[in-house]
Amino acid sequence: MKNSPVLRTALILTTLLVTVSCGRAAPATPTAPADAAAKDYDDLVVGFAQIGAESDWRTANTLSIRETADQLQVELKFSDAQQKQENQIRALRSFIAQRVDVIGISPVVETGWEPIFREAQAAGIPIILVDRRAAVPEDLYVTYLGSDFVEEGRNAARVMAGLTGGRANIVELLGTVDSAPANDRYKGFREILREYPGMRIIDSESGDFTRAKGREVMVSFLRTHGRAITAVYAHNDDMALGAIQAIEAYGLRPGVDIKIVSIDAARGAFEAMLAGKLNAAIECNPLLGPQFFELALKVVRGETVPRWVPSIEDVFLPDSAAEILPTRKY
Ligand code: GZL
Repeated sequence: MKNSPVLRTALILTTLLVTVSCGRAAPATPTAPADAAAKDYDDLVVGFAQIGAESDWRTANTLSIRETADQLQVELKFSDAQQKQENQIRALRSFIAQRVDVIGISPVVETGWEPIFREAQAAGIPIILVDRRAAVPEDLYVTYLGSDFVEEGRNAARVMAGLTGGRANIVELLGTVDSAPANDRYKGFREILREYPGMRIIDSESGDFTRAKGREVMVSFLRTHGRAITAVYAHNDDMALGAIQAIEAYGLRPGVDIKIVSIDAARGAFEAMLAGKLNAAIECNPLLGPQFFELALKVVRGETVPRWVPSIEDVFLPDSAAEILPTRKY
């Protein structure tokens, strides 16, 4: 039996199995320390690296996180990066040095995160992606809590096709360059547009998710294309509201001469729809605080969590704006 081919095969197979299992990516959730299972909210220490305050959506997102931490008596270390990746990286390094239990981050852009995420993994501190994804190996974060931005882009195109009868010259106000929502809303919109040869994107430029930049880019679009523009696709409400100001200054009627579809569905979008200046708002829910801290506690306790916890979202049109506006929390 010693040198039998059967034994040799068994040994080879065993070795292979051990190698494969060791070579497989380490579990995203580091093994929780013994006392972790007993953790509760009031002894949880969370670091959150927020992007900034670029939009009404972001302000509502921050409020949801801060208010929920207060309600749950979680110790929250919160940083605002003024939309700069280097500030978020600095914040993560500080959270690691302070030995927080778990890190939440909304990555301002998709790329450039692997080194700092590896530092967190080496320190045994799990990362939860909130709102935006990062382009990193799966084992470097535990879960993603946020929207399906591609579907938001598809919904914007579907609504735009309905508004324009499938014929439009569209200008697009992109979100922050290289951000997950901008990349995915760009993709989703074009996926549906392939079904409508009469709908053309005649220009596309980033307004960085802000009202001021959105207005500035829309002024430039109008200067270049003038009345040839029949529709605006804005990756968020703040840029749409800036575009509305530019269209009115140009002497055209937003929502009438130029149809406008925007994403977020913040209060300003409902007010613009009531004024007849915006034609549809695709919801992107910023109220992620409760789900985030629920996930954070589960992760710290070493419990299994889904790889993606999607937000629940809707599409809003002007005819329901009056009834829904009073119910909106942001
Ligand atoms: C989307 C979020 C985007 C919003 C913008 O989840 O990341 O960032 O659509 C915000 O309003 O600035």
